[in-house]
Amino acid sequence: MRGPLDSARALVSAARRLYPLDSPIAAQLGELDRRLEGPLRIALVGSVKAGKSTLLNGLLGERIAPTDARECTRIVTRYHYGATPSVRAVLADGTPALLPARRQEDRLELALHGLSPAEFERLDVSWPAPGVRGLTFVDTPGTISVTQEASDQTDRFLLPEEGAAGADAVIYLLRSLHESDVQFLRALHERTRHGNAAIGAIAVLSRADELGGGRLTAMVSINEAVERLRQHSALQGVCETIVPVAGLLGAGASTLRQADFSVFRNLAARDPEETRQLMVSVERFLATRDEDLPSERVRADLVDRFGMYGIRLALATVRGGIDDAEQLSRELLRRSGLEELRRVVDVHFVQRQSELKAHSIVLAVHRLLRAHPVQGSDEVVVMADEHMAGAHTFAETRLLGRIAARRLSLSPTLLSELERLVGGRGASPEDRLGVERDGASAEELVESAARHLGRWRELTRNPLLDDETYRAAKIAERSCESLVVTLMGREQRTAINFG
Ligand SMILES: Nc1nc2c(ncn2[C@@H]2O[C@H](COP(=O)(O)OP(=O)(O)OP(=O)(O)O)[C@@H](O)[C@H]2O)c(=O)[nH]1
Ligand SMILES: [Mg+2]
Repeated sequence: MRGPLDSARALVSAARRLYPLDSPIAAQLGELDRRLEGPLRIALVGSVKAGKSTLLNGLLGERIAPTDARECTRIVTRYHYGATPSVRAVLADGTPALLPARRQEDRLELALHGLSPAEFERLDVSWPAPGVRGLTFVDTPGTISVTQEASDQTDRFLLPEEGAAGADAVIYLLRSLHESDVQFLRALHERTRHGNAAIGAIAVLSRADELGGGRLTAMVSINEAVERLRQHSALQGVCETIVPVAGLLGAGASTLRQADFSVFRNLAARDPEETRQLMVSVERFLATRDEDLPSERVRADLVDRFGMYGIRLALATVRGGIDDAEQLSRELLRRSGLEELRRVVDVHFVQRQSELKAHSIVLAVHRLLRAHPVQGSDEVVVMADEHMAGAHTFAETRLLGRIAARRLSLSPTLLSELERLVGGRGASPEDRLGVERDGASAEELVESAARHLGRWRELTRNPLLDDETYRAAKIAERSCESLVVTLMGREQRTAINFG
């Protein structure tokens, strides 16, 4: 069966045959063709200081992206995996340049050599961080930036006049829902939508610890806030789901070392009331003079890397009985929401990367042909329309968001089955049917898929279903149909191999 990337490749080839080899359009099509072979691009987007670069460092597992007021935060920066660190720049006039990559302790220091951020189109950082393997992450300047220039950079990168969107998927960070966030998400959706498909988009309620004032009970307020956002009509249809993340804690947890654990353990062993007083504010934590406390530099580093909420949580966790760095790191990662975000990124983006990449490229080809029509281009435009109309996976990811928002009236058992069938626990046929890899024969898998298909088809005939649940059941029916087709293909191949 032909996959979405094959179909996109065929479309680009058909388009390339229409234009002279030395034309600018042919060059753009060549660029689109190369992008199909490259990694999936995921951009972190949101207003100024939403916590994008900090969250990116958490996802990468290293402190590479500059945070806070440094001038590099105003340049679109792509992070790729590379065996040796390097930083390449593309200047605003298109000239390439190599910048020195200096590693400072555990972070990357970027120097712009006297140029202003506005003189750069983008930076490309290669770094041997395991978190970027097979993916490109893009850090972007705030969308409602203090400088209009930086904000324009993000717009130009994500939604260029010509060519493909700079990313195939977006993690949009919000601290609370502002009109500007809704407008941005809507514009992104509208301008990348075609047929069933649009750019991948998930929202993150970021700096989540601050919602609960940094208290240990913050999770209650955070869960309520997420629930409200999930039900918010303005976000419906423009992002697939929303998750809360305390990015600073996540980034701290993913870079937590044995030395940090020892400091936390010593602090946790002190008198709890004294420590509580010490932790009342950052100022008091840093300014208190006491020989038994870690040095001021060490305390400042903890605040910088974990935040006060992270330190409080680490102390409570150590007091609760955790006694090594790895366990503490794991527990903090879980509590930060970063682990859940990684799962959601995997299900919504990584496992659907072929569809997302193909969508960006097919949409760009479609626009290019419409803007520069030549003889024969109409037929290729129709091919592109057909490609985008058939993209069922986009309906599935939107449905996952509706399941998470509890908008369907189905029993918990059926909801759980639905989530699994449409790819919420993994996109492979085995994941969807809930069987172990190699745990069932091809024939048994086909039978299981057919049984599910029968059940969901029957459900769509139930006249009592509300509209939303009916649409969900139709999507499940379609997912089961394509499972049956895929598995029958596999069964035939197995029969040929062994027959
Ligand atoms: N308490 C808390 N602070 C955070 C969190 N994430 C980021 N911050 C702080 O917020 C400030 C801005 O974080 P950045 O990661 O630079 O935000 P950004 O969105 O990349 O900012 P710009 O690129 O300048 O738009 C820094 O001081 C971070 O330490 C978080 O989860 N909790
Ligand atoms: Mg930033």
